[in-house]
Amino acid sequence: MHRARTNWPGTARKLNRQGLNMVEVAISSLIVGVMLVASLRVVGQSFLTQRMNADLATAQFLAEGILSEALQLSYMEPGLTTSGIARETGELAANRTNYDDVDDYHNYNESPPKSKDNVVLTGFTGWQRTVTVHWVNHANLTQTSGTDTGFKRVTVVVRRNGTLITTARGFRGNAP
Ligand SMILES: [Ca+2]
Ligand SMILES: [Ca+2]
Repeated sequence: MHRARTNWPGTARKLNRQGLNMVEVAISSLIVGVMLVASLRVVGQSFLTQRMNADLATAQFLAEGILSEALQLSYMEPGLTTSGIARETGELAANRTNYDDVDDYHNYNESPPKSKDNVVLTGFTGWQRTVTVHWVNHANLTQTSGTDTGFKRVTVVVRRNGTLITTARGFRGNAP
């Protein structure tokens, strides 16, 4: 008995098409997923870069503020012709209100930053400024000296939450 074979034109094509659709969907999903991950990375990197730039600008502002404040003072304690790198009597480690020469800032450390009249600056929680002062060689400003060279280097280090953000340096010569 011959059984009539029925051909369903289009059925195989339809099945192929459905299979293809599933493959297409899977590939599309994969592409979208990859693009999404890439986009999130770009956005994340962008936020990180913005945050780093903002931190650097803040750190430079804080560093330059105290650096210019120190450099405008006299080379050594007014009235003296020789002195070490140190604070004089009555000048306190944690309060620079009456600092009157550049090396009074040596080993000054504060967090959060304060103004010269010892008022905490608002909006700088977690920030820290540290200052050191050294005599340096005229010919080589990176070379420190144990004796008075007539040239002092002031270094300000600014950190945020313990992380170094910037370092600024300035120089004060023994001239009126
Ligand atoms: Ca002094
Ligand atoms: Ca001093």
